Amino acid sequence: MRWDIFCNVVDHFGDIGASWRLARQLHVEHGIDVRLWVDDLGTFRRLCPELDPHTRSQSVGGVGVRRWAGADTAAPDADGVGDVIVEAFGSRVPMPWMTAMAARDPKPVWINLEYLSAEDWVEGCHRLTSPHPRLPLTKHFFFPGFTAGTGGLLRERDLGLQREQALPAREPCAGNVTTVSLFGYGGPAVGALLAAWAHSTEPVLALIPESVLLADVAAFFGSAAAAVGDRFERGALSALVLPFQSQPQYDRLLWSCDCNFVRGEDSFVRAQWAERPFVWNIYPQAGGAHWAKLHAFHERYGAGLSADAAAAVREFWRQWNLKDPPAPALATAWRRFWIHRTEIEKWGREWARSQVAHGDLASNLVRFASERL
Ligand code: TRH
Repeated sequence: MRWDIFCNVVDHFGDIGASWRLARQLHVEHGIDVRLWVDDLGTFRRLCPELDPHTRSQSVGGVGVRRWAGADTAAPDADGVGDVIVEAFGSRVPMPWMTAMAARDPKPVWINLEYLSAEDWVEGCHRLTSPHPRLPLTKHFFFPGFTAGTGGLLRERDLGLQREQALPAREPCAGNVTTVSLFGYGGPAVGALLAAWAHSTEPVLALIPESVLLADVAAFFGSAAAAVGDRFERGALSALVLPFQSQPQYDRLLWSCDCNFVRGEDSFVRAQWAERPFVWNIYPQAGGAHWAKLHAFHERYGAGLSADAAAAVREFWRQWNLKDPPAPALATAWRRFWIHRTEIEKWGREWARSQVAHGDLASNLVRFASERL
């Protein structure tokens, strides 16, 4: 089988982060010949240092990576089209490709891989079809998600084993230093959070891979800029700026921290597999559409926590996602959240197990496509 996955990098890292993870898994675990078409190899390289951003066509770990020059991408002949075509996260296959897909016999399975959401409507839209208005092609909508009626989440087959091998058994917050990883979209909430940690009664070590929020970190410590290797101290807080990690390194960072601040889609899912308390900075959307998604996820995830812990999670996540939260309110919300850390971590293990039971997104996609080939 050959699959073509198209990834248009809109901004940030989530689109390519998840597309690359999927491509790798299809190849490594399902033996599929995958070509990943990406329009921004520079961004891709941040997650995958082995990639050469100046090469149009290369193989990385057995996956064919192609630079996708948008609408100008040369059309293959019908034989050049894969058995399965995936448009990842709003990407659109260029028109010359559509024509080649329509000319192919049999037609490829055409899949629109959607963004992740915990909202109720997702189950109703998962696997829906839409015929092309002109060409003899049918698009299938495939939704990742958190319930059995969705496509599930990306998770490598040996992830649990890798995590177990990488981590010696540990007590949460061993040695009384709370270690956190910090990734997010930045803004005034960052300074408020760092202030809360600086005033904490117990030491906090914040490990901060390069991201936009470094500007807020620098401002909090009264520095013009923050660069890789910088270490800042204030009160109970030590902050260390790390280079942007490769995806496997980032997983190890999440596994080793007591609490992970994550964002968007892919790091949000990785934090769930890390089975540690996490705090989600949701991708902000026009008109505040992201709040409904945040609440929908909390409804599902918080259902396994005691009422007190669920309320503490909800409130801290809300504060962290506000544009400009009042610093005292955010500090109080952090303390209340962290009081429940043992319960949240214990529940996180059960939550991850419940998600594994839905099957992983790559395997679910393979089954779905195979049934239609
Ligand atoms: O970068 P993001 O904000 O991506 C977002 C979301 O996917 C959102 O849904 C989408 O609409 C928007 O992009 C365009 O956050 P996300 O999804 O967590 O992606 C970050 C990726 O970067 C993820 O694969 C983890 C990875 N990563 C590393 O590999 N190393 C690092 O050091 C860090 C901090 C992240």
